[in-house]
Order: sequence, then structure tokens, then C-alpha cells
Amino acid sequence: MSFPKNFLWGGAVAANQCEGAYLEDGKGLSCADVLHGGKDKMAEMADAQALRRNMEKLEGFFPSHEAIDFYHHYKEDIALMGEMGFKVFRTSIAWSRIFPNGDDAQPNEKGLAFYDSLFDECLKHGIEPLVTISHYESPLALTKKYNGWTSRELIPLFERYARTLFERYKGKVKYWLTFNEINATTLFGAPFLGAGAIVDDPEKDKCAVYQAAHNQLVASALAVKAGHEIIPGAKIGNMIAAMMIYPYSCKPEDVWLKTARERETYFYSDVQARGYYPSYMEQFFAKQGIELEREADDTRILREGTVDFISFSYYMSMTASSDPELTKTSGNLFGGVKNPYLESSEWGWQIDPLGLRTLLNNLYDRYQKPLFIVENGLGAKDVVEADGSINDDYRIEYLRKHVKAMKDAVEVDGVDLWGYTTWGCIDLISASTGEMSKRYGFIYVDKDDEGKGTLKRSRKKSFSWYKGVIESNGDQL
Ligand code: BGP
Repeated sequence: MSFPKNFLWGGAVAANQCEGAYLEDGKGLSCADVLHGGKDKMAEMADAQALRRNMEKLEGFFPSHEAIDFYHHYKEDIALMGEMGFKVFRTSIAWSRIFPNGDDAQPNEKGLAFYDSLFDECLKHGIEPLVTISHYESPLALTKKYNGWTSRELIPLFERYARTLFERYKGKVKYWLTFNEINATTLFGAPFLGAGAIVDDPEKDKCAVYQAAHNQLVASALAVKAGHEIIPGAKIGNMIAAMMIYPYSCKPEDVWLKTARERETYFYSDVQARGYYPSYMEQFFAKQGIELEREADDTRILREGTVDFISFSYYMSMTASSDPELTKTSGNLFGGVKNPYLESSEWGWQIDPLGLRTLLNNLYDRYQKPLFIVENGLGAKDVVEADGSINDDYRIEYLRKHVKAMKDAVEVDGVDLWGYTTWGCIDLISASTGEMSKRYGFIYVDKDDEGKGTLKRSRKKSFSWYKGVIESNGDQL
């Protein structure tokens, strides 16, 4: 047994990290457009005052405004993906390209036409689009007017946006994801990125943060229902930043902490896969005095809007320990305690291929639904040699080991895995730092952290390696 014949190999991007053209053809500002780049980006996202200032006045350099200008280069970029043999391309739709303010009376035709053309281009190259409806880019006007997802007003607005997409692209797009890394809303330390909300002290104001999460879960379920109604045979998944957490030691307290921390993420996938709140979450709300604004219909909506498959991002694992003295490590949504058995990337994310196999098994055991790895990869600095070549053996090494782990999960353990889209298949701006130098791609883009460069695309060594992987359906690693 090997990977199934129709296994979906490909790559992933998100609109705000690659498109640029931030105000072109009627697009409105999104939350991503008011975040500066640099190592302080995480702090800025958690700083309510700074966010309010940025919303009022855009001063300085904002990486998303041009990004890699995919908006004007997509034909060339999709052709390169076609050359690698991609079966699937994951991208997101910028909500503010379709509804510039989120609540406009009519959708923006030019925005809709752009994605028509993008999906046509994919299909021309035999590439199936996999579309994230909301990837860290809710319209800024909704933050100003409603404080983003803390308000239930966003539920019908999102449903209408999703319905508009399903109606328009029903002949072109079969695979959909509702919210990117939906667990970011409560785990990121600030609900701005995931939920377009500014909360002065998220630790104290848990109610606002969990309300945003609840509203998104209801909206996600409504979108799943609508998608099934409008597109027969549509496959609609959720998307979580999957956390592979080990107990730091066999001390029972550490083991318990692992369970508790995993539940911070499982909460979302439990609701989206099973259709109801897990009892540990209801207890948590009761004990913390968190009273959510829930409507009578919410229970039915959640039950009727369960997802067809579970998708997730996986970059690293971490450990949980009851000892506060141990060294911490960073990660894409939250850090943990450093694992002494693992190496780290240049950005301190701990590399753990076997953790991916364990995680695939855990998720499949828990939900018995098909899985899709929609983000995985190594953010690293690349060097362009004098002859123009880019020898990214470290990236090949990272990916090879992860594909091998995924292969074991499928071939040996019997996990039902639909596909694999590596993150940032073409270099793009980083979500956590806004840097260009944190590169993930098979395709290099000539641009630096200050926004300078020709935007010229070139193939890295990993380009032909991945082409070979896809051609051999994962046999040739
Ligand atoms: C995930 C996000 C992506 C992506 C990725 C890599 O959390 O869904 O948008 O950016 O992480 O993170 P970074 O860009 O910070 O390296």
C-alpha cells in the first residue's frame, strides 16, 4: 500500500500574505493591512492602543500592502506550481475584496472576477483549488463598527459572504475551509488576527474572547450547511493549528497539563467535528463565570453544520511541564517548554516529524473523519548563489522527514489522509513577523524585509525535489 492514487499534493498560501494590491479594484482594508512587520509584530497584535492608532492612521511600512504582488503575478506563479505537478492549491479569499466593508449591500464584482480568473488558471493546469474563506483577514470596517467577532452581527454577514462565494464558484471549487486556525482566537494572546477584535486585556476579558470563538463556530457551521446546499458534493473542512504536546516528564502533573493544554485546541475541533460543546468546555465556562450570548438556534446550527474533514497546520511540537523554571520555546500560536530531544528552526520552532505521525493518529482516532494537512514547512533564510541557484537542502530535509512520517501514518497505521499542502509554496510574508526572509517556498521571490526587490521568481533546489515526490506519488523522497 502507498498513498492513494488521488492523493492531493500541493501547496498553500493566504491572500493577505501574498496578494498585495491592498486597495486595488475596490478592495477594502483588512485587519492584516494595519499590521507592521518585524519582530515586534506579535507584540503589536497584542497592544490594543497600537492597533487603535494604526486603524486611525497608516504610518510606516506595512508588508501586506504589496506582499509578493501575487495579484498581478498569479498566472506565472500558478504555471510554476503546474510545472511541479501540483494537484491542489490552497489559497484564501480576501473577504474585503468581495465585501470591502464586510456589510456592503452588494459584492464587489471586480473582486469576484479576480478569483474567477485565479481558479480558471488553476483548473487550466489541472490544479484543484482548496479555498479558505477567512484567513486572518477580516474587513477592518467590521472591527471599527462591531469590534469584529465579539459581536453576533458578524454571523449573518459571514454567512452571506460564504453563500456569495459558493454561488459564484460552485462550478470551480469543491474543497473549502471555513476559518484558518480557528483556535487562534483564544490562543494567540490577542483575538485581533483571528477574530478582528481589539480586547484591552484578553486574560481578564475572557468573556469577549470566548464570545468571538462561539460566534465563529456558529458562523462556520452555517457556512458548512450553506456549502452543502449550494454545491452538491462539496467537501468542507475546519482548520486548526494542531498542537502536538508531550508531557515534559512522566510526572502525573505534567501528563495532566498536556491534556489540559490540548483541550484548548480540541475544543474547536470537537465542536466542528461532533456538533456540540464538549462537557469540559461547559464546565470551564461555568467555573470561570463566562456567560456566552447563545441563541436557541445555535445548538441546532452546530449540530447540523459538522465538517466533512479535519484540516490542520503542523510545524512543531512542544512539551507541557508543571515546573515554571524550564526553558520556553516558541511556536506559531503559543509556546511551550523546550524539548531537549529536538532541534529548532532559526525562529526557534522545534522540528518533530514523528510528532506529525502521532498527531495524525490522535486526530483520526478522536474523530474518525478524513484528515488534510494544509500547512507544514520550514521557515528559513535562503542564500542566492552567484549563479542564481538556491540550494535549500535544509528545507528538503525537513519536508522529506515529514512526508515520511505522513506516509507511515497512512501506510502503516491506516489513517485516512486526503492531501498535503506545504505552507508558503512560493515565498511570502510571514504571519507572525511580516518578514520576507522567513521563507518557506519552492519558488524564491526577490524581495527583502524592507520591501525592496524585483519580485522576480526563481526555482529553488526543493522545486525539482518536490516535483519528483509528486510524480512518484510519494515513493521517491
Ligand atoms: C500559520 C498561519 C499561516 C502561516 C504559518 C507560518 O500559523 O496559518 O498564515 O504564516 O503559520 O507562520 P509564520 O508566517 O509566522 O512563519
